[in-house]
Amino acid sequence: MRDRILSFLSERGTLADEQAVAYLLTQADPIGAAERLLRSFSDPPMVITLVDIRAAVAIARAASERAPALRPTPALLPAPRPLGSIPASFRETVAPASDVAEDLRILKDITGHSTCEGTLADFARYFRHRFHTISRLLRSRPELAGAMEIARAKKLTRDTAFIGMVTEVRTTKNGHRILEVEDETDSAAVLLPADSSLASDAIVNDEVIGVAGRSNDRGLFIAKSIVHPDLPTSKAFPRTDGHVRVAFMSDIHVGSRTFLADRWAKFEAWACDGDEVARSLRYLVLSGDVVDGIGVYPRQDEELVLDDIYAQYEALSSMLHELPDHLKVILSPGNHDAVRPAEPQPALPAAIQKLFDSNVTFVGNPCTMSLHGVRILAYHGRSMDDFVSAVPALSYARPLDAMREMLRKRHLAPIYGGKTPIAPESEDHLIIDPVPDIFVTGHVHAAGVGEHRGVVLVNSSTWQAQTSFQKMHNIEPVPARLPIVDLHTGEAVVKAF
Ligand code: D5M
Ligand code: FE
Ligand code: ZN
Repeated sequence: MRDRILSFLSERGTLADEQAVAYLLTQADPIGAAERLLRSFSDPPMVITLVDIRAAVAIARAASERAPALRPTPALLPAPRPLGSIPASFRETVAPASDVAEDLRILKDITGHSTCEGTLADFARYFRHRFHTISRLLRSRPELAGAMEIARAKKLTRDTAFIGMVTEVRTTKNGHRILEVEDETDSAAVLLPADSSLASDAIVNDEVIGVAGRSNDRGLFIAKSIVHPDLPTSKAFPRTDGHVRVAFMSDIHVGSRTFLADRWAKFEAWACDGDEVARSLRYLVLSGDVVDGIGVYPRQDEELVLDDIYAQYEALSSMLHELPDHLKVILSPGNHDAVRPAEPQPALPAAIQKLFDSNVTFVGNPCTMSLHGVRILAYHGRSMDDFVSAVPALSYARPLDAMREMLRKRHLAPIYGGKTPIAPESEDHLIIDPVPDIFVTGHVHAAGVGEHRGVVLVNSSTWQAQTSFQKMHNIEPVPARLPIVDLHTGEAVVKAF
């Protein structure tokens, strides 16, 4: 394709530098894009550079914002694919999304509300907020109605219960597990006997739990049960009026050599020209790592085709621009995006937002939003790295299990001091409250849909092939899958491209 682009341009009396060619290669139809680009110049330069492309894209965008009906469609669309794994029930004719008025509300987002400076006092306040908020959730559980302070529970030798934050988890040579748990009054060593099911519970550092049991005469608290806040009961999915549908994506990694442009082209063709399911999509939620970024990991430059952060977002903007106008995009950042990595991450900065069409709304990570009254919690999922290292039963290949643990703990990233950087905001934005109807993560480059106590779970795939880093760590990505959820029923499917 690189050669075809170069000969296409040279036949028309111009050339393009490395970066400009790389940009064109990220487009679904590179030759069509080159043709449109040439048309945009009154006098084409000798060698087209990224600067030229940027100018051309900005002009084209300004024009299409003024006259949206004249939006050019790609010249060479690949043929639409037959529906893969989408069941017949999902293919019933529904009202086209273009007839549905937008109903998006942002319910919870750090953007514009960050106050922390990262001082010691900030951290103390942050953890106090976490402790008190999750304690309150735990106190509504009947097992913990009489929970007392640790200092008091430790002194009694009858059955008692307390609530505390886990500060250490270790396993003895006999397979018992010992937790250090503390509250504002004291800390206790809690034994989870090897022969009980408690020993295999996925307990991690810095989560807040309830413990019921009895202190022995050597000051060790023998647990009979561990209580996680979890979701109290199975809840019903709120039904919207129409079959409005939402598609989920993350980890597009535009700018990487391993970005799967051909698979994206198939998605784009389907979205623009596809069947009743494509036409029923009203929203596209993008949960982070939308570009590959710059300097995210050592020697990343060797794996980039676009080594300019703005060029990466411009390429993404053009890709999104080709999608149907009525597809509302909600974009939150991940650990590869150009914003502070500490969570909660605010929305991308204005200098990047202005590269995009007005149908893209920028939010933070995590973000709780409502679409037609259905509550969606979108979180990139960096903490899954820490969950997978801390809990032997969890793996990169099964992200929905890690998501269930987050819901049980009512916290997106309980483990502090691992790979997930956490900003000590005055409130803990990573607490899961309120309970969402749909919970989506990305990051692990897997794909899947599932359920936990009435919450629809979505892990939103990737558009990047295996990187050398992932090969080293034995991470097999599952790329180019598009989870779609029907807001009327909560039914979730995954379409492959
Ligand atoms: O993460 C892509 C995948 O690579 C995801 O499964 C996590 C994994 N990953 C990322 N960084 C690390 C480190 N440092 N160790 C182990 N595994 C990791 P992405 O965010 O796209 O780079
Ligand atoms: Fe990623
Ligand atoms: Zn990531």
